[in-house]
Amino acid sequence: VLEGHSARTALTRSFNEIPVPDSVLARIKTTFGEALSPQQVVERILADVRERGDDALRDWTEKLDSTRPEVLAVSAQEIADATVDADLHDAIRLAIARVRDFYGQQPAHGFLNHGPDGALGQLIRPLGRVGVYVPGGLAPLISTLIHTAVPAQVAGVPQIVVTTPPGKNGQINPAILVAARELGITEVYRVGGAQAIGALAYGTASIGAVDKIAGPGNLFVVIAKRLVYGQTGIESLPGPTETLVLADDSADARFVAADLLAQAEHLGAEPVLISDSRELLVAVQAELSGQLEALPEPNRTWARDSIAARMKVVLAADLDEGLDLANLYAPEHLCLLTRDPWSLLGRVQRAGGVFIGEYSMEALGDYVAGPSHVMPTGGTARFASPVNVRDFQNIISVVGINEATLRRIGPAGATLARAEGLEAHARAIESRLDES
Ligand code: HSO
Ligand code: ZN
Repeated sequence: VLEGHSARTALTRSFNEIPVPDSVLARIKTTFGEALSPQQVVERILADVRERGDDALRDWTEKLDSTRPEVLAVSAQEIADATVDADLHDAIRLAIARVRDFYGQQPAHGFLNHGPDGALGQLIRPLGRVGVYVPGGLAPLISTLIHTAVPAQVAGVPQIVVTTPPGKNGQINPAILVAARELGITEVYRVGGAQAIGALAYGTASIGAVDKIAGPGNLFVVIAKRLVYGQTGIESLPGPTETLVLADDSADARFVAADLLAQAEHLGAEPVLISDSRELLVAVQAELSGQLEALPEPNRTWARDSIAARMKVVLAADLDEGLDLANLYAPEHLCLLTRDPWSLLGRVQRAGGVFIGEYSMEALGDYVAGPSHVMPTGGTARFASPVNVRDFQNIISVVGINEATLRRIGPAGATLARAEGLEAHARAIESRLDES
């Protein structure tokens, strides 16, 4: 249990490097026969995709995902034929409807004001083509597809394409295809990892380049997104997920433990608990071990690993200090399980999302609450926001100055131009002032 200064130190992030688990380095060694860094691996893959296009995508998928996708695009027939059981289908529809309704409320309009100066404004235009990366691996993240594609659709993006790694049988999880169909998405490609990011950035014969890539991914995907940034837009670089629960003595230890465990079952996740009540911390520890034992495998191992490697427990002097620490840490998720959580909201400064009270657990936010679960991780909530409609729009500034205004403000423009030594600028302005 951390307190005072040691709590501050433990919750202060360092942004040096993305942590690379030993298991990843070991896998690189067996796959490549040499000790490459993840960045070197990604550089190789990206260069190859750029050079050889689809063939590189097939080769890397065969090497890394153990299946060779001769045809990269999932056919319209496959998308049409995908089925899931009725409960899951209804849940997918509900999630889509609720996320769509939420983003429909985001104010995202431009302005064009005709006033005494003429017209000045901002036009808002949707991006033309967006790539959504849907992680495969241990869990088929149906919800991530929904939580990334819907804000883009609400923004008005006409073309949304999905890439996701195929399973060993070469197939995409049918639930992902059902979600794509429900969303009206027709372009789905069976390719994941850095090779998918390369395809989306550079374009290949099968996969047209996109204007922006959105959605989370593993370490290799994040490195690839960093490297292609500029070639294409990158919505964010989400890393391992984290949840900070701030609880007082009124909190139910069972719920606190359940929320921390839900977080911990994500690989590499960081569960953080801050409380001003020592009794609560003790009760949560007991609950945690009980609930952990009751989890089925492999989830128990995933959760135990995250807890062992990353869990932090802090005893704060009071809720004020707890909130200070939470703002310092800038968690992806901040869960308030206190007597009067609404009274704390005004002091929340840095978080991806804040989850208020015992009916708003973060796990609900992952699926059906409304806001996207793609939120800034690793302390990037200091400057970044959850994925939202604005990520998928451009602003175009509109300048439509009239003559009278030019006469009033033009001389100042020319003066500034000469101060910058840019004579042609000054003359361009004055050329219109000279007339008449
Ligand atoms: N909590 C994860 C997202 C997720 N959870 C997807 C379940 N499915 C990162 O915010
Ligand atoms: Zn989750």
